[in-house]
Amino acid sequence: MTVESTAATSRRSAGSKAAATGSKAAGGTGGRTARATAKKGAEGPELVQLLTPEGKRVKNAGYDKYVAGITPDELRGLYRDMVLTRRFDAEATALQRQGELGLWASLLGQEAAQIGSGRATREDDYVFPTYREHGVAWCRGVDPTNLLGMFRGVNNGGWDPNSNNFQLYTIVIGSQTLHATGYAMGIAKDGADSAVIAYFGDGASSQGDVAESFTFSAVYNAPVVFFCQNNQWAISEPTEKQTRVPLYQRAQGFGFPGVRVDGNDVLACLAVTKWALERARSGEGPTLVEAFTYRMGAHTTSDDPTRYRHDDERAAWEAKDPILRLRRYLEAAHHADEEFFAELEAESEALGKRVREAVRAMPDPDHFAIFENVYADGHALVDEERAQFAAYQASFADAEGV
Ligand SMILES: Cc1ncc(C[n+]2csc(CCOP(=O)(O)OP(=O)(O)O)c2C)c(N)n1
Ligand SMILES: [Mg+2]
Repeated sequence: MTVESTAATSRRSAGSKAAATGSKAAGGTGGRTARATAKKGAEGPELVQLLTPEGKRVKNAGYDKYVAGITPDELRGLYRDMVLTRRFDAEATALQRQGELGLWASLLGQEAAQIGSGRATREDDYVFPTYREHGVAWCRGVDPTNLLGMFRGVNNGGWDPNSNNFQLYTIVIGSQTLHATGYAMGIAKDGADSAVIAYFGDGASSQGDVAESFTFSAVYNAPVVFFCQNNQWAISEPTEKQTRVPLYQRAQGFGFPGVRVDGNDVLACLAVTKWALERARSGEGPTLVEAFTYRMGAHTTSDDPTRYRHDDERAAWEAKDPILRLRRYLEAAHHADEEFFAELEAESEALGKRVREAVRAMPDPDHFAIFENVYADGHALVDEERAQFAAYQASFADAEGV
């Protein structure tokens, strides 16, 4: 369901080609149609869905046109993206367990939200991720092995953001939505017709930074899409602790549209994000997309979700698996055969091997690097902490003269 803006409809002032020609954002129709069919009350808010969990394609008058021309080859491409991303993620989790990474934040279950939205972006668009956007990084062409250095503690990022228009991972919850908004305001002033997409989570929606970025982007009509992956949990806090209304409805109060999409449906995520990016490009301002999905694994490898959630919840979401539903669709439509799946399996294994080898070839982290770059001229308290840490390290039986 889409909440249409009731506030300012003013267009981005200078430069945007689409704004200059006064072209109507194609997606606006999608939004209105979705609103017209919105369900209320006990049935809950309507999800935009194009593929059911059983892999059946369902019609959607508003959003079908955004995937109307998709070819079997492109559908197989989306499937391949999701399978390889899941394989990479599983490898990274295993590498953390083997002591090769300090931490890993798994995207398991969120492949469709990330691949669908990531593939909707254009090369000249700019992406501001959190720390979990491994699938979006994949779509942007960031080599997966580059994502691992920071999690091993050997660098502070691992890639050049401007090479792929994909910012570094951001750990400070919600802050990247402000960076994205500022960037979007800047490219609008430059007259570019590209767009910006900011990723954040359900937990981040409670941050002041996110509210501020909604306000600024709305009043400046900034070309930004806010893509919220509502994976139901912010570490151990459920979404009910973040909001009393469905998250997509927040946009209404700021004066721009919000839409809830089935985050486990890669086609729907592709279509809705394309619509939102087109709105941004044509000068119609921000959109909030809430991708309704589920974090199948732990928050990070340091977390134990069995302490705060029930197995049956996970089981219910397993039945909505994003990869399985596209496979069912591909098979039923005869768009993929056994040979395709077998080749992809081999490609997945090769990716896993490449990732393992790359991580093992990385240097060990310098345990004392954390004390550098805190203050330009040093600080007595940091010196004290460094000395304490050195003593702690030296207390181990196998200490190597630290
Ligand atoms: C400003 C800030 N506060 C707290 C934290 C600690 N923290 C790390 S992840 C997280 C939960 C984020 O949940 P959500 O936004 O739903 O994203 P998800 O991890 O589910 O993808 C918190 C509170 C942080 N990194 N930054
Ligand atoms: Mg979350």
